[in-house]
Amino acid sequence: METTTIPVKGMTCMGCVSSVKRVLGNIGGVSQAEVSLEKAQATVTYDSGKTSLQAIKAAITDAGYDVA
Ligand SMILES: [Cu+2]
Repeated sequence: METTTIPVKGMTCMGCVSSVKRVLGNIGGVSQAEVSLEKAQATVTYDSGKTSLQAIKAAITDAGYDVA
């Protein structure tokens, strides 16, 4: 398992936080996802054998947010 923190731009309310959390939770291999509106970041714990940082970032982008 790996844990990484990804800066997420474009979240403006708790609805955005919920959306990002849901998207992250739907990725196979992601075991835990914490999203902070205040810090504008997502902390994701994932199995690097099942998914990748690139795939996680792509999912966030697809949801309509920007990753740094
Ligand atoms: Cu929002």
